[in-house]
Amino acid sequence: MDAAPHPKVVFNLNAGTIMRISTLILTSALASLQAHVATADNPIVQTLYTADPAPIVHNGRVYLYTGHDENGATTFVMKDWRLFSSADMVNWQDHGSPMSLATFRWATAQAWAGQPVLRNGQWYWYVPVRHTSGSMAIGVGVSDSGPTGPFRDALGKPLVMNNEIDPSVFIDDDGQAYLYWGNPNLWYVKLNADMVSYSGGVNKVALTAAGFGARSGNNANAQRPTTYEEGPWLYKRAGKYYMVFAANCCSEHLGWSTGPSATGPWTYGGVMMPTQGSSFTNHPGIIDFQGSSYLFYHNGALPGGGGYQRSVCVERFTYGANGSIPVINMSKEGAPQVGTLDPYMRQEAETIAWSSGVQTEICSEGGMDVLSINNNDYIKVKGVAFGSAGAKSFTARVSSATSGGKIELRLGSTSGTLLGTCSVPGTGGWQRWSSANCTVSGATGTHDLFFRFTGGSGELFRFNWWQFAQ
Ligand code: FUB
Repeated sequence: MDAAPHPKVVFNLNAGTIMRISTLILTSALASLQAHVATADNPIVQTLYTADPAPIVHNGRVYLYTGHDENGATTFVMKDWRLFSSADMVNWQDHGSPMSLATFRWATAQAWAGQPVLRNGQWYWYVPVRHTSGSMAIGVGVSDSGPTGPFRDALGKPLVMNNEIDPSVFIDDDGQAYLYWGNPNLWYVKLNADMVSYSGGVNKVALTAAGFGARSGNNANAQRPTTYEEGPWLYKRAGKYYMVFAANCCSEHLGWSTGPSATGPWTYGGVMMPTQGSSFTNHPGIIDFQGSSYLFYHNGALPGGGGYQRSVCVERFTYGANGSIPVINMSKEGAPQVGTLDPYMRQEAETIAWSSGVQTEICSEGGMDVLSINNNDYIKVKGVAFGSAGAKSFTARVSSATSGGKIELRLGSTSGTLLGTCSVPGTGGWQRWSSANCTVSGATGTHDLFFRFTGGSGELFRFNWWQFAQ
């Protein structure tokens, strides 16, 4: 993807109107595709467009940091970053936006692809943004209150600025941290222990065909002789260093190289994800979690999706015996669930495997809640373990500035076995919360649970959390 500045989009409508129109388009497209996608788990997020995944494992959860493509944008209009987390790879909790362009007073636009890392109890989040000078720069957000932030500008200025993008951070076993970035070149610095300064200057990686593969055929490009394009992702596994990256342009595929150290020399491995999925960019993020390996990437698979309305997805994969990365194809099914979800613990309504029609917002009771609930919208939560004794009652934390509606609790699909129906009353305000209770029957074993929302016209109610009791 060309890192040169993109022309500003000029809207004659105000932002609220555009958001409502885009939401309507997205909602109706989702509803019409409901029958086809009800069992899919890719893309991971359906409530907004996400891009540029950066996953990290912490305390038994996967924290997935993403970019955010604005509805209706016709170039990479990105104003904030988003965070989601999961303990099972299929039910993802929305944590909202822990960092945005406003975090960096010197940034004007382009909240593009970044990556966080944890060191000494502090979370450092390296991101590319456009500097007031017009150049792309790498900024550092820092949080000392955990992965969900809030993050503040660590430096009040860029860490490094050479008009290139897509930082990837990695801390080696000996404590040396590296920051790679670049499009069309590939650069790195050795970060100091403070993670916000570096020593040894800015190093340019020699992009050779042996290291990154040669562009050929339709992709041949004298200015970019190797397949390396952007989006580096550096990590170490079983003694081998991996450099995974977006390759060729455009459309991009994902490629991989390996080396004996964090600074190479790199040996090209091949294609890990072919060009697929109706977005002309792609972007890798790789983790190991609970004994399996996962590739996060993005495509345009959500209704209304494409090159500027992208969505993050995930696939599980297995390395070859020699550490090679296999060719991984995009799928609608995504990764299998790790374990099950406990319905007897309080669960956030914004923990979602799949949804139709709804959105999320900051909740006055803390965290996020689900809004924009209309007749026939639904939320699917996957692999809910009711156990053999089963559930007897259900509680939902809800609010409604109108007269509320109903939550149908169903197994397997929006028309599956009805466990019970919970009435949601008017509560006198969209952020005036109360608990609605109902009895349930037939809730035994492990099932996908569907919350099907019904009622009159317009927005019915909002939904903060839920819990079953035995
Ligand atoms: O999301 C904006 C840019 O598109 C990213 O920085 C690149 O990696 C590409 O995904």
